Amino acid sequence: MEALHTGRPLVALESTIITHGMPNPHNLSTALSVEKKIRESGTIPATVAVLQGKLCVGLNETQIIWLAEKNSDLIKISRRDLPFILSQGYSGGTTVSATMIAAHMAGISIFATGGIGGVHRGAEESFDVSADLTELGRTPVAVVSSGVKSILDIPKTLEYLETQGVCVMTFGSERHFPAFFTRDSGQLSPYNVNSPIKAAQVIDSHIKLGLESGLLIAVPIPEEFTSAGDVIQAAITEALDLAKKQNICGKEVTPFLLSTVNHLTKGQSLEANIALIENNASVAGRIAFCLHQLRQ
Ligand code: PSU
Ligand code: MN
Repeated sequence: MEALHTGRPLVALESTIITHGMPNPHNLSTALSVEKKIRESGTIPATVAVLQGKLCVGLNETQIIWLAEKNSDLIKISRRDLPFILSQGYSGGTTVSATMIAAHMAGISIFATGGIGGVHRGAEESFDVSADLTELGRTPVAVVSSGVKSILDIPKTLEYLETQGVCVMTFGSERHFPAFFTRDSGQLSPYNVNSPIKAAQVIDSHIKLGLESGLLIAVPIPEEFTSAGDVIQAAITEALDLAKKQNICGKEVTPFLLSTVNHLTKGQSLEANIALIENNASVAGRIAFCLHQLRQ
């Protein structure tokens, strides 16, 4: 593993979003702009991926370009995939769960992404619950995301996070739990924090307690990018229907829904997606900066 030892605060970034979450070339431009946002906050980005069987923390630009160009020929790597992929020398993008594991090993406590996986709609039949949620229950890393997409069952996702002991808070002056493309899912987070310092205080307390679970900081999408909300919602309903008809299952479900929604909205969902990830990266960078100062 290539952990960065600079003494400066770090923010981890996942790479399934590059390999399976966005089409080329937007995956590449977003991966690079997200790193830039983190640098602008005075912290260092560490994109995580598996390259030829090596779990890498802190990719260089050539490695990011390679991932973005090979994209879906590569493997989507979650916790369960790591031993096989590492021992057999394969490459791929790490999901939130695998990225949390790598970040924790490298001593990084903050990680930024767009949306995490969650409890899928109809999970009572399919049992499809993302490994991201159990990871949040067992790995002490704070994940900064815009909540979960409404391709998922948001109330059940929040219930599951509670069961797993995950400290969930909305970043902002309200407790509304965001639904990725919209600022309010209709559900409330247990808490809200309205500044990077307050978020850093919660993470600091979590570290001092030695809790082994993670935290979820839910950042609502910036107001100016919420206009396409209704169009996106209709596309989500259609994508869910198509996934059912085509019997999509297992790890293919999320990438299928993401690309179908993008296709149906003619790229409108992608534009909102990029804006919110960049925003999450700068929020995560500011929190990491405050946490670093608190722990000096
Ligand atoms: N949600 C998004 N974009 C993504 C993902 C989820 O809006 O790119 C990716 C993340 O890497 C997440 C993974 O960890 O999908 C979850 O996949 P699954 O639902 O198969 O657990
Ligand atoms: Mn799944």
